Amino acid sequence: MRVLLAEDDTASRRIIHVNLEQWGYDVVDVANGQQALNVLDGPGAPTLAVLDWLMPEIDGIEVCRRVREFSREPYTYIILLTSKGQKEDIVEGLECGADDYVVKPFNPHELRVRLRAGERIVVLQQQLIAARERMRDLATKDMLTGLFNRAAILEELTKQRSRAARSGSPFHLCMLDLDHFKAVNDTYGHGAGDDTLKESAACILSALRDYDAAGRYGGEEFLVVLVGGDFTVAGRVADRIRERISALSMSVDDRSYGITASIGMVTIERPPMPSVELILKAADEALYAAKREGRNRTVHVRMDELPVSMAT
Ligand code: GH3
Ligand code: MG
Ligand code: MG
Ligand code: MG
Repeated sequence: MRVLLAEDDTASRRIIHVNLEQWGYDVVDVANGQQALNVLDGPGAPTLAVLDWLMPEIDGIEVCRRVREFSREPYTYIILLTSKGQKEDIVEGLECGADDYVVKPFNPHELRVRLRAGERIVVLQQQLIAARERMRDLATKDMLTGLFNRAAILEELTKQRSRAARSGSPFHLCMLDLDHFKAVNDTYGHGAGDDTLKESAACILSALRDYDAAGRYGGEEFLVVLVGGDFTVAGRVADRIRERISALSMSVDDRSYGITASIGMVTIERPPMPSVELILKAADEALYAAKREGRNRTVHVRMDELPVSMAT
């Protein structure tokens, strides 16, 4: 485990550094409070820190206070090294956010066991974070495709719509439905149907940027939320998705087959921003039109140009 050591006295820093390494820690050492803050606020920051209390300019106490202000995750467990052994000093140190303290001149064995106690807390928090992330995945992901599930993509749609309404950015929604998908199940089996869903989802994801969102809306229906970019740019994303799906070559035993998708897409470039319900309804109507017009195509409409009664 990585430990940050901040100590302005060169001789003490060297001794503690050697001790920490002997106990198996990977040590980053610095000579003042500002450097300590830079490390603790940086990427991959150590989760354990041993800070000398008295250092020039920014002291250990101030480092504690500021680290607690960023309230980053994972937690930084801080041990203060102090020659101030008075009760009120220790109370002040703990009040500023230190987790523990060791009085100088320190007994190496004591520092070691206090670090071990800190390590237990850090590991426990890492396990809790991992468990929470697993729960979040279970609650928001569609198990088959790995995309957002229905509830989560609807939440994303609601959130992104509000954001676009506030910022005035263009907003786009694609509703995609695989064509004649029932025939895939009927001809090649349900397992092949599932594989087709997974591959189609991968095509959707591969065509998106990091800040776009895609989810499984129903059996073989997907929603894609796009923010920013004009009508033409967003339309190209839909085309890319459709082209990639139609280029898939699926196979079962020795038989191969392909699949296509129809997309209903709506774009809102100017206010007022319609409600989520109206956006979904317009996308659904556009999808229905794409199916009616022969499938394997996108019907893309500007919602700004719909009658005012639909856009309020
Ligand atoms: P269209 O081109 O009009 O969309 O025709 P379609 O056959 O795709 O549409 P339909 O709604 O008739 O069929 C959808 C099928 O999707 C029916 C259902 O069994 C299948 N399906 C829904 N969810 C899953 C799933 O999780 N796995 C598999 N393998 N099939 C699914
Ligand atoms: Mg000092
Ligand atoms: Mg279908
Ligand atoms: Mg369908």
